Parts: sequence; structure tokens; C-alpha cells
Amino acid sequence: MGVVGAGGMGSRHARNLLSRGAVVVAVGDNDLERARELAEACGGARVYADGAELIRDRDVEAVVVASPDVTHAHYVLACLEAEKPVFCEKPLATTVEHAEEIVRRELDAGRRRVQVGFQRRYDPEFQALRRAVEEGAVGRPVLFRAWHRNARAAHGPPESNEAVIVNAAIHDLDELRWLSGAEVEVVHSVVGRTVDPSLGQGIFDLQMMQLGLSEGVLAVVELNLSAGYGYEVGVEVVGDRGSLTAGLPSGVVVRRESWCGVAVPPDWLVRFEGAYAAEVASWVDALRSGRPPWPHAWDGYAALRAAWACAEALRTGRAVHLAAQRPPALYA
Ligand code: ISE
Repeated sequence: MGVVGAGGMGSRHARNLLSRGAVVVAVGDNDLERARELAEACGGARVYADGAELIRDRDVEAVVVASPDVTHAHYVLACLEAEKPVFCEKPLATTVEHAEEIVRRELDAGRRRVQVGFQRRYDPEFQALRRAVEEGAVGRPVLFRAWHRNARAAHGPPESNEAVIVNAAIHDLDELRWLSGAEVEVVHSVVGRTVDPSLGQGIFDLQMMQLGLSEGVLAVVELNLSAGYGYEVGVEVVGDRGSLTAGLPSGVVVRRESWCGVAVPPDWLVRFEGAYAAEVASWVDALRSGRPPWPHAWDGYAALRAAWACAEALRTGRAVHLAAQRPPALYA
């Protein structure tokens, strides 16, 4: 295996690869110090400053891409060119055109080689909620109310509101598609006050997305960069016979000093620790058994298309409609 990007996510994925019995033979990062450190931790892997060179290394059979978002499509396309399987952190690409190109390349090859890091799909609580929805526990789902809160802007001041949607809301858009089995048809975004002045002019730390999905399903998503108290991701599914909720604070209840409660995780690495391990384990197992990887490039593309519709809605202040699309048979 080769890992492109030796930051927090790259190191996490590398660790999870090793615990699943995979061998990491190369690490790439333009911060060579960081790459060396991770390579060392992987038992003396080769170090590359250029991810594209790592992908060409003959000993690298499969690649994890965990580099900055804008580089993802470039590396995924290089992997497809080299006919190597690739696990790509979300987003699959930062432009819809690049995501389309990735899908097109897979269709031409007639083979799925890409898995996208939508780790919520591997979280036991979200999986249980999805099973309950499928089993009809609350009847027909009519509304999804999702919240996605970061204590503070996760990667420093964001470049733009679009970058926030493409980096963070993409998870919520994927979650809605996955939980509902429906496609996003119309979006409208409202933005709120900047709580955190360090975010800079014109960057909003609160976005409310209202969505209409196929089958008449509605959704609202709160994306909050400045929740202040910790990291929380959850969803309530309202059906015509009841409602289901996942992601409420849980765990050991502490009572002390006139206070009672449970801890809230500081960030996604803690909250989704198990899901990150499970998605990488599933990818490794898929490679070993020949099973196609999941979630796939079409999922990455469809969530990104919805994300850019949200960005357009935010920019124009108008509702944006998306033409219906059906995934090609390769992604059925
Ligand atoms: C971050 O990049 C992630 O992927 C987290 O899962 C997400 O919750 C956070 O908002 C993103 O910035």
C-alpha cells in the first residue's frame, strides 16, 4: 500500500491499514519531515515528496489518498491510469467535472477501483438507524433533520463558503442519499452570523440547507463551524408513524460538582474512530476478496454535485434544481 498525505487523516488511515494486516511500503507528502515520521511508524516505508511518483512505484499495489482536497482528483486519476485501486478521502474531487471524469474512466474500464471515505456509512449507530428505516420501523420517512457541528472551523479559516460545503457538508449530503435512498432534487441555503471573527470577511460559520429529495422526502441540515462546545453529528428521521434519532450524546454518565452529563467528543477523529477503522478494513477485505469497493465513485460524484448546488443556492440566494440522474449499472 501507499499513503499520499501524511497529516492527521493519512496517519489514521495508515494505522488502520496496519491493524488490518496490510503493509505500507510508501508514504508521500510534500512535507518530507511529516512523511518520514509516518514512514518510520509504518516500519520503514519509502518516502516520496510527490504523490504521483508514489503511485507509479511498482511495489505500491493500492493507494490511500488523504492529501488536501484540491489534489484528490489528480491522484485518483493517476491511480486509475496506473490501474491501481484507490481509497480517496472525501471529497472525491473539488469540481463536478473532475468527479465526472473519474466516473467516466471507471465506466470505460468497466471496473470499480475507487472507494470514497464517507465514514459515517460505517458507523454502527448510523447503520442501525438505516436498518430501522429500511425495516419500516417508523413508516415512510418524510423528513430528515441533520446536524453537523464543529467546535471551531476545523482546518483554520476556510478559503470560501463553497470550500466549507465541499469539505464538510458533503458528508451530510452523502448521509441523506444513503439513509433515504433518494436523490437530491432541489436545495436552498440560508447562511448565518459569523461567530468566529478569525474566519474572515464573508465566511459564514452557520449554514442551514433545506433540501427536497425524490419521493417527496424533505431534509434540513445544520452545518455549524463554531458550535464552541465540541463535535456532534446526528440525524432525526421523521416517518409517518414515528421518528428515529442517531448521534445523540451517549456514554458514561458523570455526576460531580453540581453537574451531570456525558462527554462530547472534541473532533471527528475521536467521534468516528471506529468508523474510520471499519471503512479501511472493509476496503482491505474488498481488495483481498475481489468485492467491489463501497461507497463508490458515483456516490462521491452525486454528493459533490449536490454540494455545488448548495454552493450556488448560497451564492444566488435562490433555490437550485438538479436534473434527475440514475447511476449507471456499474454502480447499482
Ligand atoms: C472534516 O474534514 C471531516 O471530514 C469531518 O468528518 C467533518 O465533520 C468536518 O466538518 C470536516 O471539516
